[in-house]
Amino acid sequence: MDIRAYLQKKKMLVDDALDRYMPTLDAYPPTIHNAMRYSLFAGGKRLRPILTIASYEAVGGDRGCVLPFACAIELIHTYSLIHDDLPAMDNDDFRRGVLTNHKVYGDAVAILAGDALLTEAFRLMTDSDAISGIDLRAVLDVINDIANAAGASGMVGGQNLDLESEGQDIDLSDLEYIHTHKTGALISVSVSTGAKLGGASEEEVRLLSKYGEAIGLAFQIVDDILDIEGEEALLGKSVGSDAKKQKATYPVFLGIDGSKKLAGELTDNAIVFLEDFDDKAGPLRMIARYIGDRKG
Ligand code: GRG
Repeated sequence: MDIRAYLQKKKMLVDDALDRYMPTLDAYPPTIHNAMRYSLFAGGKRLRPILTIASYEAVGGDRGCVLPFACAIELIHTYSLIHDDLPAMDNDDFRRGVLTNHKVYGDAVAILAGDALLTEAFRLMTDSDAISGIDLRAVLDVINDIANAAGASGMVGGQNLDLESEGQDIDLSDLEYIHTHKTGALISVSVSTGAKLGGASEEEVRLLSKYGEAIGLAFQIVDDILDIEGEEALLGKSVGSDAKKQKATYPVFLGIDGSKKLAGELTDNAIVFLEDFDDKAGPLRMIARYIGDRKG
C-alpha cells in the first residue's frame, strides 16, 4: 500500500471513531457542541492519531484498544489549533480550509470549545468501555505522558515561549525548544502512546520515542518552510504569517536550503531508529518520509 492510500484508510477509521465518541450535534447545549464538531470535522489530516495507530501496530498491538487514545490526542490537537487561532494568539481567519472557530462562533465560544475538547480527551481516555481489558498501569502511564506533553512543560510551554519570542532576538537553541515543545511533544507522545498500549518493551518505547522526537521537529521545520513557499489551497491556512509577526523560524537561522537539509536529516535519523523493527513498522517509515516531503 502506498502512503496516500494508507493515510486515507486510517483517516477514515479515525474520523468514524471520533464521530462515535463525540457527543452528537443535537446534544444540549447546542452552541458548544456545534462549535466543537465544527473544528473537529473541518478536515484535519489526523496525522497524530494515525501515528498512534501505526506505532501500536508496529509493536504487534492487536487488541483494538488504541482508538480512544488516538482520538483523544486529536481532540487535544484540535483544541490547540482553535486557541492558537484566537485574536489574542495568532489571530488567523482560516484553518483546515474553512473560517476559524472564533470567526464563526465568536471568541468566547471558541475558548469554550477548546476547553471542552481538551476535557473531552481526558473523559474519553478514562471511559470504562475504552479502558476495559487494558492493564490500568499502562492506561495511567499514557494519560500521564499525554498530560505532560500537552501542558506547561510541553505544548503549552512551547506556545508560551513562542508568543514571548515574537520580534525578540532569540538563538537557535531557544527556537529548538519552542518547536520541540509547541509541536514536537504531541507528535512524539502520539508515537509513544501507541507503543505502550501495544505492549512494547522498554527498548522499543525508547526507540519509538526517539523516532517521534525526530519526526516532531522535522514536522515543524517543514511547517516553517511551507509558511514561506507553501500553497494556501493545499495548507488550508494563510501563508507568510511568520514573517509578518517577525517570528524566528528555521529558515531565518539556516535559510530555506539549510532547513530542508536538516528536515531531511531528521527524517533519515527517524528511520534509523526503526532499524530493529520488522515490516510492521513499514507505515512509520513511510510517514517519516511523508513528513519530510509534505506540501499540506
Ligand atoms: C494554543 C496551547 C496552544 C498551543 C498551540 C499546535 C500549536 C500550539 C499551534 C498551532 C500553530 C501551528 C500552525 C503550528 C505549526 C504546526 C502545526 C501544529 C500545524 C498544524 O498541524 P497539522 O498540519 O494540522 O497536522 P491538521 O489540520 O492537518 O490537523
